[in-house]
Amino acid sequence: MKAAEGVQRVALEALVHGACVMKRWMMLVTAIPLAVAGCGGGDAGESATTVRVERPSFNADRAFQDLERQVAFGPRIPGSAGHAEQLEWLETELRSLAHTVFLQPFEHVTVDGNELALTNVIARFGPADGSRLLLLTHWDTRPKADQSSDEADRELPVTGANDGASGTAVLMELARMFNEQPPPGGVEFLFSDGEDYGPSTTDMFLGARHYIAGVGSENPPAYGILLDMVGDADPSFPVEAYSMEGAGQVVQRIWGIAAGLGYRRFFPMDQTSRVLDDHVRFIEAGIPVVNIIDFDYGPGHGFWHTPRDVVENTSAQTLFMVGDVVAEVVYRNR
Ligand code: 1BN
Ligand code: ZN
Repeated sequence: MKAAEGVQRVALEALVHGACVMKRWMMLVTAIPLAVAGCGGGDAGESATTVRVERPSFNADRAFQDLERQVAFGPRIPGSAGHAEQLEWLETELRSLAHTVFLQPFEHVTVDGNELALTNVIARFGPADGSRLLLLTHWDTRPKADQSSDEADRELPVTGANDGASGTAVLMELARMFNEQPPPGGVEFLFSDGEDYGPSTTDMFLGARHYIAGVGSENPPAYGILLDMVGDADPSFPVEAYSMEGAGQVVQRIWGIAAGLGYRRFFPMDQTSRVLDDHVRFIEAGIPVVNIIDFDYGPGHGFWHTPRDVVENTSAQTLFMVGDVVAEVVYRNR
């Protein structure tokens, strides 16, 4: 269960609109408590360092605009106009930011015999050689609101403000940061398509499977972080159980960094969810990937795969918190 909604929101606002909007200093190995550096640090009792590397701050307003922009395309269902517009936007935007961008078009025939034209979008930052970290999210949206309590709504498409647009918005803003200041190691972005087609799981996680069969098996990333449903206005990111079982060290690192940044109450280590998602395909292929997911969206999880997955139920502050954590992981990745 989440903490009382109002309390959570006030606490997150205080964190994000306080010292945290300033540029963060990344710290390596000394004994200055993180609290000295501001931004809610010190929660985990972490130590900071002599060598300080400045990194850009995550611009939550710009990320939220990207979330709204995607919603304005309409549902991003494979084959729809919104899907085509979003693909064009992703490619154009990333080509202005990353040194390498390529598309992975592929087809899938669903269990009902529908032929889907799908496209993964891949962008690379930082050194081209050596190991690389994979950041991934899905950019498609659920064709039908099949979790709606009202049967009449179950044929409606899902807007996907949280489930689709939020992860994409966070990754796009991280791409801008990496363009401004390249990360210390190689970073690959995967915007996967066909994650949420369904309803059968045979027709889900399609982009992840395609990536793993191609790029991922030729030259696998060292580890990865999946962002899914990272925009809930009432956020909570308990440890996801498949991630803990398949990528425990990466979980410890991410949740430790989140605590160090002052977000411990939003990243509880002592609570778990278990969500089948793109990351499980990677774990099965031997690539440790962690899912940062808030699978408790709305009262009784009542906004997930319903017409209530809309902009009004998301928050720029949640995008900030998740972007801040992932940026810290990446810029500390020496
Ligand atoms: C997450 C968000 N998922 C879909 N939208 C994955 C999922 C699949 C979660 C089946 C639960 C059941
Ligand atoms: Zn979904």
